[in-house]
Amino acid sequence: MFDTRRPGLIVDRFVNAGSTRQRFAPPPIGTYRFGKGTFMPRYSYHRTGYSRAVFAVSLLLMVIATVLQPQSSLAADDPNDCGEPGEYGVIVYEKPNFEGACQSFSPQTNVDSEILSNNRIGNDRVSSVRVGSAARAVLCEHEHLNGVCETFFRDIANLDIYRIRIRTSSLYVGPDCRAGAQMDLVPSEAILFTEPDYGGYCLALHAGENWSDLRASFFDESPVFDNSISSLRLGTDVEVELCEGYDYQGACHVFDTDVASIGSKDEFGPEPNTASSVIVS
Ligand SMILES: [Ca+2]
Ligand SMILES: [Ca+2]
Repeated sequence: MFDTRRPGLIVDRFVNAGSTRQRFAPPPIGTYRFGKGTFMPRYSYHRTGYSRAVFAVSLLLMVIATVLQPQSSLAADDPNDCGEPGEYGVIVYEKPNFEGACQSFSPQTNVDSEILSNNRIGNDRVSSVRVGSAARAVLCEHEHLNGVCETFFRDIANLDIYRIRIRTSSLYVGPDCRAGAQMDLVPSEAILFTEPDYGGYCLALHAGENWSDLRASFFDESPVFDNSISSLRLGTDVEVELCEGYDYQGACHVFDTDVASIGSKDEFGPEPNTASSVIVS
């Protein structure tokens, strides 16, 4: 079983590690290499009559190209510039650190994004994702939200260190945990809340994603989920087993439907708010 201590809610420190990867330094601006080891200032080479003619023809061609270019293919359609995700939107990028080709998605495009190979971004090409302040992004390994899925509430600069890696074939855009009972879950998604009635902090997990110790808090913001899971919502294809001890020890109880308040010991096994580990299947 896959064991993870990374709740989707929080940006963990691996994200920062991924974004500081070494990159090649570009050549200094204004210099360019011509011929064997010779550096010359860019654009200031000696102009012969021949180069003047080339320059004039180039300028003429540029003017003609600009005049003939249809308005719709200007900056608005730049495949490498998707702007901001907006409050409820999501932008996916071909390269880490929000670079390369990109595509914007929203709750209105969830039908289109069930098969990413039919989209501009393409299949198995999403390497980083930006998530709007009130949105969540569910990325799945296979088309139609099947296979390994993972939920993100924050920008992720490098997905290769996450469970989904660079395998996204479908995605879903929905509201974040503040929507509580109104959240529209994908089939494999389970959301655990720290307050009754789907309130407080939330932890989004998917089938196969288990958490052996809810004390783990290696996050920038450290809501403690240990002994505080008080309500939960489940997608149609998922079950959650809460255990009162760490490493799935002690009394455990399986939930297969939404629970607005994890109540009495008689009803649910562990006493209220005692869960310390969780299995999602
Ligand atoms: Ca895939
Ligand atoms: Ca406990």
